[in-house]
Amino acid sequence: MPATMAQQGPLGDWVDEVCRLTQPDKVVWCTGSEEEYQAIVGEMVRTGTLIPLNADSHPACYLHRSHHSDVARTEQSTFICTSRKEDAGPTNNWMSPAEAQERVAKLYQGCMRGRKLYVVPYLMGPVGSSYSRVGVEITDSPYVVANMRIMTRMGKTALDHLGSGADFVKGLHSLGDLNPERRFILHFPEDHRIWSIGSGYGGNALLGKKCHALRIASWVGRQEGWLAEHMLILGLQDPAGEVHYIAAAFPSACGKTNLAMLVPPAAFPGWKVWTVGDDIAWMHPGSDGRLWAINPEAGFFGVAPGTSPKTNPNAMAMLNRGVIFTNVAVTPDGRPWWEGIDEPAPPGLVDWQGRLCSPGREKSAHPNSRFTASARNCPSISPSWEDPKGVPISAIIFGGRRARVAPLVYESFSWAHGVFVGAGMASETTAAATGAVGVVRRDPMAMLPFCGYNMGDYWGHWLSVGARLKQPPKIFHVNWFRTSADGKYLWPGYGENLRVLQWILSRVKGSGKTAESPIGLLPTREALNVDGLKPAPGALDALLSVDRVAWQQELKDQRKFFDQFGDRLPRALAKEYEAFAARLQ
Ligand code: GTP
Ligand code: SPV
Ligand code: MN
Repeated sequence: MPATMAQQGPLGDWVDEVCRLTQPDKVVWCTGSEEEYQAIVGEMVRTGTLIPLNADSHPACYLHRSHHSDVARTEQSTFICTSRKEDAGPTNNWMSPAEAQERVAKLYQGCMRGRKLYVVPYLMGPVGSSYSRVGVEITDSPYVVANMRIMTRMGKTALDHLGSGADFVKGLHSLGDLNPERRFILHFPEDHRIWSIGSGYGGNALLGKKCHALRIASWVGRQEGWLAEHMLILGLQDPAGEVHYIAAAFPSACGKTNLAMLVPPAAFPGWKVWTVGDDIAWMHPGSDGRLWAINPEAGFFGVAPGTSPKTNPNAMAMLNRGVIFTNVAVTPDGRPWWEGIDEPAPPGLVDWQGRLCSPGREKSAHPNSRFTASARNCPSISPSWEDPKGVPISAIIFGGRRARVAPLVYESFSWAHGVFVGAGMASETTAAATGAVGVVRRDPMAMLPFCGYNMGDYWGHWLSVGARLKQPPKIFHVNWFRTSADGKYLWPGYGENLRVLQWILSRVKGSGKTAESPIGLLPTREALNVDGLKPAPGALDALLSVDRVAWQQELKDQRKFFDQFGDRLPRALAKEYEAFAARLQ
């Protein structure tokens, strides 16, 4: 559908309404074309919003420095605005729609004076897929437009999908004055609306991502019988050439992008990991009784620090053209730099705030600095990543960042027990959201900040989806982040995680030796292939053992967490809890 037609339907009416409210100088309907992208980028370069990087080593790559107080998601300013508080549940901030109108609507009055208003239609999901959904983001940030162009299928494609319909998520975004006191990220799941103001950063501002594809989509998925999850999707190919698809939920900055792009160690010839998605999965029960997943996104908004040719060679290979870097450091010759890139910091390095670095001082790149890269440029992108029917999921992995307690890997006894394992997840907080880092918090299914409704109902929905599957994926839990007493990682991680995937695949196929424990089935020492690894003495014992005393403490914490949900806690989960407590005795 041409934009001119869209301008006359329900979309045009909404844009007119927003224009009256926000008073922009100019309205730009984005088509998503390459010329348009170049023009927007060119303008940002002129205004200093983007800094071109070295044109030889990093063609068409730019650095953006965000406001120093706007560098990560802000969960305290994120709200679910359902009419009833109980529907948002105890783990979400809630604001009534009336209060939102009262407190937040006025912040939009005239907020785009002197600015351009961009209308950004976007499609979440592959072109031609019945699972794909349209959203339209209105924004006054050209940085948001440029990122949305990489992260989604933007412009004409989305309008074509929408047709003359009114079935799209309405996202209204403005930078406002960037004051954290006047920063709000509001979700109205009942009428598929998002209001975001006061932040230009990632998950706060690229509304297709966390706001639409998780918070609003999780609500819609519950109504329609599917799951919107904070999960990567990968295809694991064995030496026989067979590919099995795995979805994995880890909290923010806990290893999804890295696992999705894993390169197997040299000792594993014939093994290959294909990337389908690195952050979000929409999963539907198929008519064949299997669970089918699509990646709604078209790019990666990935964590820069820790990314190196050793840890993630696939990511490194896609980071040298057409990338927007946010809050990384830059070398004197215009190359991006961050902690863990595996290159010494050169003299003259400039930090994420544009200051000359003095060695050994603070971090040069912000710990939550990011790259925005097109999925197309990823060397491991799966041939099926845009398959309209999705890919069939054989295993689901939950995981957290836990220095203690959680072993390297275990398998749940059943779907219901797997839902309990997901609901009981906990992880150390990271720089992906503002606030303290390294504090263990409960983060069910890695969805604590992203579930758009009452998490008790969400678990109930997981149980009901499982009941509809004839071949439910097996559910596992992993932890790459166990440390020794002196703080060193016990497990090498990254490519070596293939060893764990290999055991998981053996379990999917019905072989693979297990040792039963109260928390689930662990691999036996023989079943986990550690050939060629030189683990520290005692490391494997620690990684593959279950400390009952520590788990009893865990159980108490889990109890406190579950108790908040009252009668919204599904009975089946309460039963799993009791059974677990009995096993731990
Ligand atoms: P979001 O984009 O915030 O959702 O993060 P993510 O889950 O995709 O995490 P990502 O893969 O970007 O990894 C986050 C950080 O953890 C990076 O600094 C990685 O280098 C590090 N990391 C990832 N995998 C491993 C691993 O297996 N072991 C260790 N020790 N660190 C890892
Ligand atoms: C996360 O925090 O889980 C991210 C980055 O993937 S953001 O887009 O900011 O949410
Ligand atoms: Mn994420």
